[in-house]
Amino acid sequence: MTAFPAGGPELPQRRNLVTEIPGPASRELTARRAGAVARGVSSVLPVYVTAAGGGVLVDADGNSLIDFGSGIAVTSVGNAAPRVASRVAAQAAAFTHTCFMVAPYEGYVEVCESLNRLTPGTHEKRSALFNSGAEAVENAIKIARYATGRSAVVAFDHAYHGRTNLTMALTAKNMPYKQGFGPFAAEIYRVPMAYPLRWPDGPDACRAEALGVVKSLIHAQVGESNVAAVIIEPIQGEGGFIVPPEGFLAGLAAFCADNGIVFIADEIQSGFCRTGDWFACSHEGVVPDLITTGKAIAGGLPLAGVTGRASLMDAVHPGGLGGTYGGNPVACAAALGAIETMSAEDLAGRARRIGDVMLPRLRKLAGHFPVIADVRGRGAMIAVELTHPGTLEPDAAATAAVASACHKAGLAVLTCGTFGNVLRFLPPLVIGEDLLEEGLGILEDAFGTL
Ligand code: PLZ
Repeated sequence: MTAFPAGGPELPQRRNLVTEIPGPASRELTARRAGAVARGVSSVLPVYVTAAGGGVLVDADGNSLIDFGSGIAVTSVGNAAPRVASRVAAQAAAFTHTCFMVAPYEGYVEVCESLNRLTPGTHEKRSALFNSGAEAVENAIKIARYATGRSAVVAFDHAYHGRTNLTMALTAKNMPYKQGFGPFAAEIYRVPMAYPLRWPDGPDACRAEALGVVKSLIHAQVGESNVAAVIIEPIQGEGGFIVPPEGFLAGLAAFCADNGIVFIADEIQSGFCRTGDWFACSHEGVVPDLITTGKAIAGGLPLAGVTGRASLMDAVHPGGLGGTYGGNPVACAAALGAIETMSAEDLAGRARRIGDVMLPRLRKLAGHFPVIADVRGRGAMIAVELTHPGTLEPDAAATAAVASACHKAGLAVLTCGTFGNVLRFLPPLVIGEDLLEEGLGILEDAFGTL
C-alpha cells in the first residue's frame, strides 16, 4: 500500500510546482491506469492526488496545485477537514456498517434532523438517505409519483440530474452522458430553461417570458393534472451554471402548488453553503416540496438525501424506500462533521466573500477578453461563458485551452455547459484569500495565452 502524506488544513497553503504537470509519477500512473481502468471513466486533471486540504491538492510528484473544483462542489469544508476526519475515524473504529434497514443507529437520525432543520421552510419534514445524488433524485421522483398517483415528470433544458437510467432521462445533454445508453425512462418532458444569455430575445425577454413559456408548454403538451413533479436545479450545475432571473423559481413553485405538482429542487451541487446560503432556493425565499442534497453534505464521503414535506415523504409504505448502504454510518458521521464545520466557520459567509472577491475580477477580465460573453453565479458557484467574440456561438476550444493552461500552471479548474464552453469555479469554502487571488491571477494569465 502506498503511504500518503498527511492532508487537511495543516498542509502548506501554497502552490508549488516541482515538476512539469503532469510529472513522471503521474504519467506512470496514467500508463498503468490504461491497462486497468475502463476508458469510459475519464479524469479532468492529468495528475494523481496523494493529499489535499484547505485550498490545495498535492500530487504524486510532490506538486501542490490550487483547488478551484472541490471535487465538483464536494469538499466545501476543505479536504480531510478535521471535524470530518475525526468523526469518520471514530465511527470507523466503532462500526462501519449494519444497514439502517437491518439494525439502525443514531447518526442516520441525526443527519435527517439536520436536513429537516437546515432546508428551506419551517413545515413538518422528513428525510431519507442514499448513496449518490442520482439515487436521491430517483427516490424523489419515486416519492412524488407515489404521493400524487401521477407519472409525468418535467425537467429543463441544460438540466443535469445523474447517470442512472431515470436520471439520464432527466439529464439534458447527450454527450457524454446518454450517447448509446438508451432506451431511457418514459414520461419525462423537457421545457426551456430561463437562460438569460441564450433566451431568443435576450435577458429582459427571458425575465418576462420564460415562466409563461414553461407553463403553456406543460399545459399544452402534458396537462397539469398528469404531472407528478417538476424538477429543477435552482442554479444549474453541469449545464453551465445558469442562474434563472429573479422570480422564475418562485413563479414555478407557485404554479406547482396551484396544480398539485410536487416541486423538487435539486440542490445536489448548489446546496450546503455553496451559493452563500445553506441552499440556493433561500435567496428568493422559495420553499420546495422536496429537495435533493448530496456532494458537500458529507465532506467527501458518499451520502445524499431527499428531504421534504412530511405528508409526501410519509406517503410511501414502510419498506418502499431504502438500499444496503444508504445513510452508511461512516458517511453520516462525516456529514455531521461537515455540517458542524459549516455552522462553526460560517461557510455561507465565506462563500459570499469568495463571490465578492471573484466576480469583480472576472468582470474586469471579461472587459479585456471579448471571448468572455458572460460572468455569472452566486457566492462560490461562479462561471464564465466563452463565445466567439460578438456572437453567441460557443467557443469550446478556447474553454478547453484556458482550462489546460490553468492545469499546467497548477490551478485545478473545471469546465461545464451543454456546449462545453463554460469555465466554472468551485473553490473549497475554506480557501485562503491569498490562494484565491493567486488562482485568479493564473486564470488571467491563461486567457493571455489564447
Ligand atoms: N444533480 C445537480 O450536479 C452531480 C456529475 C459528475 P451523483 N454532478 C456531477 C459526472 O460527470 O458524473 C449531480 C448534480 C446535480 C445530481 C447529480 C448526480 O449526483 O452523486 O454524481 O450521482
